[in-house]
Amino acid sequence: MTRLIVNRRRFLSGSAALGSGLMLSGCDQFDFLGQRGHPLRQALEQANVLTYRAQRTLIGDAVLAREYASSEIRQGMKPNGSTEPTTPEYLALKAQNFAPYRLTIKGLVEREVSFSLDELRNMPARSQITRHDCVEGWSCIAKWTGTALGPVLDMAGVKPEARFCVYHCFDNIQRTLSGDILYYTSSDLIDAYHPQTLLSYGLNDVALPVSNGAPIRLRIERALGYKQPKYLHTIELVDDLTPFGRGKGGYWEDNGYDWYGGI
Ligand SMILES: Nc1nc2c(c(=O)[nH]1)N[C@H]1C(S)=C(S)[C@@H](COP(=O)(O)O)O[C@H]1N2
Ligand SMILES: [Mo]
Repeated sequence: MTRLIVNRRRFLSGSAALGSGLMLSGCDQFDFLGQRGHPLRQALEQANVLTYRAQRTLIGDAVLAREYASSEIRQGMKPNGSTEPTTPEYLALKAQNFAPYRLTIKGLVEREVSFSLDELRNMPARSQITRHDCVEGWSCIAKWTGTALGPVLDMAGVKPEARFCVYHCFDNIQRTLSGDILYYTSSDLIDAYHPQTLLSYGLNDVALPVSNGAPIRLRIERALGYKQPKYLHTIELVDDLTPFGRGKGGYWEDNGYDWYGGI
């Protein structure tokens, strides 16, 4: 078992190197990744599916991500990706210190619900000190405070046919001639209901800063950095990821990153 996990880590560091090489060439070079039918790409995508199944089988549903001691927080949480969203909707909320903010749960649910920041902050809270690993090759240990996503989903009543949560964010991660692309990602329901999956509003004992995703950013602790959506406004329960973006379940996933992104 250990051997398999170690191999998976080696595989990940290999793909991290690939990821940063692509980053250097700039976002507009992503067309380079556009050959969807390329046999190599198909083979790798199949490998990702196998990795997902193998990892789910090996670690099961209930394994917790490692938690650290306060003394292991050695630096602030490095902001990455969008750090200052400029959509009018976000700027308006920020100007009012997020008082009118609501998180909406919709899609394949019994009832659409939404919660203000105050309501979320008054739900049962949990803090956890965990390590964030970005595919670009850096990590940060930080303390996240928030409320578990599972019970919030239960308030909406997830329908039996729902298979995934799509996490919709406020920030325009990329500007194109046809308009802004807004950040999104997704997870299965196992990760959504994992006890360490938090709607977090606190970072290292202060209110979550704008640069790290204020007012709410999701933590999925067993996944890579790009599966930690900042500036979250809507969670949509779905049975199919193909209608969103370019169909791969997230902004970075649409640009070639593994959908599961497990660590
Ligand atoms: N909405 C949104 N979420 C996002 C991103 C982003 O650009 N926009 N970047 C992702 C990536 S690649 C990383 S490594 C982390 C960075 O989180 P941080 O700024 O708190 O370090 O957020 C992830 N979630
Ligand atoms: Mo990242």
